[in-house]
Amino acid sequence: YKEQFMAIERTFSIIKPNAVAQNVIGEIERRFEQAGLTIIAMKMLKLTREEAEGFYAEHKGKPFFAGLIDFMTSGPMIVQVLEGENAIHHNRELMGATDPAKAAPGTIRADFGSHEQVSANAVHGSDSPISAAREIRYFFTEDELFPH
Ligand code: RTP
Ligand code: MG
Repeated sequence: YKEQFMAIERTFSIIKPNAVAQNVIGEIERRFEQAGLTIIAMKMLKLTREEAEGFYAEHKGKPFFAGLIDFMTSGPMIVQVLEGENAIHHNRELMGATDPAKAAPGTIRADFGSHEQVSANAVHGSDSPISAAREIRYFFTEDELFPH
């Protein structure tokens, strides 16, 4: 009867261009897998400005928006869907705080994020079930998801 209370969720994750350039895709994926999150979809791509602006539409008008779009279109990244118990919150715990300089030791952003540029904080993760659904749909069709 415990299973009926377990929230198996999906969350959307990005391994950002700085982490791909640093050659740490495998190390970041290892952390997700070791934590019990399963990669059920993934691809490598380089965003156009239009795609990046659409993805980050909620941040339009904020002072960091232009820099964020410049950075997110600067090179290839990994987009993926992680599935597991409490995946949304669990992923954000593994990621750490938005600013790598303030992220807890041992988190992905503390270990692989830039201390000069908050945008280059190595990973993105959905912040709510509604965001997760929107972000997954932004990059994946239903037939590109492979639940275990
Ligand atoms: P994310 O959406 O990427 O998972 O990160 P988050 O929820 O922790 O942060 P959010 O407030 O949603 O911001 C989205 C992304 O914008 C960049 N950012 N730069 N002050 C700054 O320079 C600043 N603040 C935010 C970061 O790349 C952040 O991940
Ligand atoms: Mg966010």
